[in-house]
Amino acid sequence: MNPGKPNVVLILNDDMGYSDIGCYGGEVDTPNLDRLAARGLRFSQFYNTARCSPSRASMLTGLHPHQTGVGILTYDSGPEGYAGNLNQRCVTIPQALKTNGYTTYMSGKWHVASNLTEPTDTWPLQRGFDHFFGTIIGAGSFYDPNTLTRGNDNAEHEARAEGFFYTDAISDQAVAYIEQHQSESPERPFFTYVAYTAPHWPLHAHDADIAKYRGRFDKGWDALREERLNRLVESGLLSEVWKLTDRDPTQPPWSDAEQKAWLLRCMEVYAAQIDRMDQGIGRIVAALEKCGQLDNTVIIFLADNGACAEDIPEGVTVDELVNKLMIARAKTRSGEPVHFGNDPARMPGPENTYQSYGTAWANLSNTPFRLYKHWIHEGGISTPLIVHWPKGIAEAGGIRHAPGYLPDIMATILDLTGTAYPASFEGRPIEALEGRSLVPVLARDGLQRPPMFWEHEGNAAVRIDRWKLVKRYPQPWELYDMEADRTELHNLAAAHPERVADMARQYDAWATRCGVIPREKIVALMRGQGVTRAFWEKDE
Ligand SMILES: [Ca+2]
Repeated sequence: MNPGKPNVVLILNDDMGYSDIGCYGGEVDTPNLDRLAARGLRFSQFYNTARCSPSRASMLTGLHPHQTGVGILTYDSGPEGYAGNLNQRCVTIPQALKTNGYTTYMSGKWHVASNLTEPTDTWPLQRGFDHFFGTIIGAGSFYDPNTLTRGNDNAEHEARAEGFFYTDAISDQAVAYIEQHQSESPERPFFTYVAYTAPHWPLHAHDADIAKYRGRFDKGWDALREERLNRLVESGLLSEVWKLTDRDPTQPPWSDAEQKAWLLRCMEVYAAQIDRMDQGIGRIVAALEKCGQLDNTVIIFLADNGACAEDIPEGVTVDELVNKLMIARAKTRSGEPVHFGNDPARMPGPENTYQSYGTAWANLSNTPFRLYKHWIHEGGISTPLIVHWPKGIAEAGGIRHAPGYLPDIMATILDLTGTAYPASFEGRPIEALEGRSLVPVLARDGLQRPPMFWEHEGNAAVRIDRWKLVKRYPQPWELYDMEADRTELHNLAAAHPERVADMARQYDAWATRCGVIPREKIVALMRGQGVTRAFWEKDE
């Protein structure tokens, strides 16, 4: 063990709302995350980048997604667009940590490379990881994931093993890496990146985990949204002055909802997906403890974007899901056909289903905020952030209201490990680090920070102190006072035209500097590539 340098375990999950886990007011049993929160810190205003690939690109590099070449997803939109591939003007957390003596491991979802089948210079081993097991693509069957890879080699055959389930495989591999490290090089510090795909669709989960949630959501989304907000206020995470947003206007009151048995099952499976992840996190923590490394390991947990309101399928055919996007299998491992679509005649969970839980439950997951994955309103970008480090954080169970966002993760990890951010890497100049270290905030809360900026598919925001200017494409800017109204209910843009103009100017300067490509241009480029009906065109 190297006492001077902490190990770092960075855990990211996929498409989970702000208030699903127990220690953020939710109904899902997450005793292991709750324990990390009780012995560590929870952040109330931490933000991601609203979507899988850009969030990962930003978190792994300390930059804005557009600077890395991953502005939207991993589609290559040509020389005038985003490459959909981590470029060579950025350096990843593991690349930097390796210069400081760290061994680096990853298990789980990569999703920052455009080539899904051939190893390229943007696959994990070529971007700083000594060891990798996981998927290159962004979604897929939990029983039989496409692009399962070990090192640089296809490992889809590993899913043929009896009882294979991707969430468990990610956890098991993370545990195995910790044990391997302890036996091979205990004198060196390590970095492990654990990127779960739970609870991203499809709704796949173990029967025993699903059964545990029978009845848990029977009150329906309206009552549960109120209960969640009450718990969030009681815990001190959210202010009592912030009011619950209205139910999504496209969704019925729970009392009028049809197909309740199927709806409940959808939410029960979603909960079971998170539950299974939490069980795995428990095994990872236990492995650290057994190796005597828990006290000197910084564990960070967060989600890559807000809850997801996408229906399955949405604007894409089964053929496209299976063959073009490579995020589904047409048949189960035993040769049964997979039934695609949110069909109330078929209960989700098993391998022969491919469903999502839909808008109303995503609305519950993002309580008390509005909107979802894809948008920069609070429902799209707010994430739990738990930081656990017994040796370095004296306070147990504290809450930090300091705002922060994904580029800060790299800045924080480099700061904690005493690693320099390079001006150049392997002879290439590297963009300056955009994130700000949260280390001072670990000791003492502080609200002051430089402006934060976001853009995804034309949705955009800038946050300066208490003010947030936010846009839902193609609508105009809205202005909110986040101290009085974090749930974004009272648009003050008309009352503050000068502030709106000033913040919009700062946003435009940032967007130009970071290479944000206008949505209209991206859509035209994607159509030119033959991508005509992608998820991101839903509100055109
Ligand atoms: Ca995601």
